[in-house]
Amino acid sequence: MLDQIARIPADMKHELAVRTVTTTIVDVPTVRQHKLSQTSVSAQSYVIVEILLENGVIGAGEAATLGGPRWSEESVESIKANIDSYLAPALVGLDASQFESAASRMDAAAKRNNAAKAAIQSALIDAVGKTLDLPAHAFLGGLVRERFPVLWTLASGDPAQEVEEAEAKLAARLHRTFKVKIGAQAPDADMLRLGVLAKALGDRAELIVDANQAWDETTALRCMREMADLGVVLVEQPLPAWNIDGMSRLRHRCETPLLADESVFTTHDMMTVARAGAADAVSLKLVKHGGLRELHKVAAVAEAAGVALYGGCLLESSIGAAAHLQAFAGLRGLSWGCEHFGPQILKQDLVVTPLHFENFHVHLPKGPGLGIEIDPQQLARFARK
Ligand code: MUC
Ligand code: MG
Repeated sequence: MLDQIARIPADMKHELAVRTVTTTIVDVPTVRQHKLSQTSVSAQSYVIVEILLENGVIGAGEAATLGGPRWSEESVESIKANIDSYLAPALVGLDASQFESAASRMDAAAKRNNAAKAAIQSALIDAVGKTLDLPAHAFLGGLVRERFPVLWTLASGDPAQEVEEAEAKLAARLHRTFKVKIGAQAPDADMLRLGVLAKALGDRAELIVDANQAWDETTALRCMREMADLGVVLVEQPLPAWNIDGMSRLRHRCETPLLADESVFTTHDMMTVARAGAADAVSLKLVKHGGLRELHKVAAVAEAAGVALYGGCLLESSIGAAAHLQAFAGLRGLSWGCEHFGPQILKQDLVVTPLHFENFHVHLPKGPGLGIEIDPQQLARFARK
């Protein structure tokens, strides 16, 4: 495969040049309200990026957000504006296979804007992959796995509804690990809610929690002890993203492993967390790291420090989820599996053939590029007017 990439003929270089970069904001309703500490959503908003090459091939990428600029600083409006005004002009005419040059041009054109940059890199890789008839993972070290254990997130806040939802997922053999979003209500109410879930599901399921930065250290310490008694196996981002020292203290006082999410966007953040011994695992997400290649770089720093890998999401459709799976496919250690249930929480996916879920796993789509095709009718239907 690498030979094929190295032998791109000179006359194809022009064919691979970026002609246009198009951005479309879409709002896709979810099957139920999804509540987390910072926000609550009943529709997922994405920017869909389509890159047209001189050879006529179109590559796709997706920038996900969660309830506006609340989960991180980017919103669909800022992503679209910054791509249209700054990132796209920096790329027009560039050979799309020059992924590192594209990343460096984008960094010069705009600081951070990681979700925007990741969507563009996905589209570049998709377009080049479709041109060469190679899957995206061929550009990222190839394939070490083709299916991924996948969890489901419980986030209605209503324990009776959540037990029913988890039972349905278990019965359908879709998910047996559940991530419970906590922090939107008082800690005691969340502990009661977790107690109901732990009792109802027993040893038929594993529970993970994500507090999305909701707590201070004292609250986190108390709740982590209660959650350990309830059998919770992993606690994600209990403290504010900046409180690395606090995460480190918690980690040394509690046995339940800690997962860093909002604390780790860049490779430098990963170094800081690793040096402080502030996490047992890191959640890898395109919207944080700025690209599939950058996701691999964060993973490499984590692996060097002995921090385990968890395949994170931001409720992407099959477009963004496929991009993540293509990147995860080449990671040797992904010991916590992944959470790309996003396509299943949407009332309607945006691709012709949605990702396949079976036997508690999500499957890497086959085919060139990301392995998916946008459904133009659905894109038009959900495009913001
Ligand atoms: C997050 O913080 O992990 C991922 C799954 C989910 O329910 O929320 C997101 C974001
Ligand atoms: Mg999280």
